Amino acid sequence: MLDAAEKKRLVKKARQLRERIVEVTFTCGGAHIGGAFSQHDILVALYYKYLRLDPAQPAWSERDRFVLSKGHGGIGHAVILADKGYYADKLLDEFNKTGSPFGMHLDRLKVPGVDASTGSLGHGIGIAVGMALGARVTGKSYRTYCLIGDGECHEGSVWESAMAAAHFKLANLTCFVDRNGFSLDGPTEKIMALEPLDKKFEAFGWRVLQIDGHDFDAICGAIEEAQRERERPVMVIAKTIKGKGVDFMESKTGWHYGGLDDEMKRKALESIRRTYPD
Ligand SMILES: Cc1ncc(C[n+]2csc(CCOP(=O)(O)OP(=O)(O)O)c2C)c(N)n1
Repeated sequence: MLDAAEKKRLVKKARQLRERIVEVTFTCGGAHIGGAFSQHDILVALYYKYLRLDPAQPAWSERDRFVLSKGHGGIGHAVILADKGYYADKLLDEFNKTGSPFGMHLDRLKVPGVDASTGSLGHGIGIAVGMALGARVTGKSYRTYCLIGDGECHEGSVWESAMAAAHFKLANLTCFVDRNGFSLDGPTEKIMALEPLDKKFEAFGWRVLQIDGHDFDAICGAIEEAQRERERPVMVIAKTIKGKGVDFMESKTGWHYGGLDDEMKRKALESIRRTYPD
């Protein structure tokens, strides 16, 4: 259990950055906002409590690695990296505009702090497996964290990577599934059923934890449990809500991607402030 002050700090940070996601979505004209909100609390826990990083040295070889395998959530990652000091937040006013270093999917060669260029679903987890194996081969102590979408689990390469991670006993790898129940155009279970997802990853040789992906006690507890694991990679299936925090977006297929006008922006910010009061 987190102490009350620590929990308050994380909730406040998550709220402040949710608001920033709304603002950047407004300025850039449209983004994958639903999935940015479902993944958000996991990223906040990682970046504000666990990842060993130095924003002044993005290429520090001992840094922990983080791969956002569902690269369309890049807007959520970008606001966090700005807040951590990797670059000026002002740069996000140009997010996804012509000539900006920030595309919808973040490019590791253009955006400091990004460890892998992702966006083509199914690839990031394989890159994370390589990073985790790389730590072992080079004798480094960094840990690798990865976040995949549940819709992304429809990609065969996720399962090839899962097989490899277990084969190599990559206990230094922790992966989250952002289990919001939706892919781009509908519920995952209608498009192609994933359940029982926990049993599938277990059968592939992973240790599986199941949590509420918006509860900081649960997220932090799972990360610490994964850090204690010595034999297997850990898959944290995090039950989340697509669009979490904005009432009119929550669990609505249409909010996989969207833009905001003035009125929608106002309502979105209001909803976030109502959901996460001071
Ligand atoms: C290889 C590949 N196929 C299709 C797409 C288009 N696409 C973008 S997001 C998305 C849905 C992914 O669903 P999920 O991983 O659950 O994302 P979330 O709901 O968390 O946003 C799809 C199919 C893609 N980016 N890459």
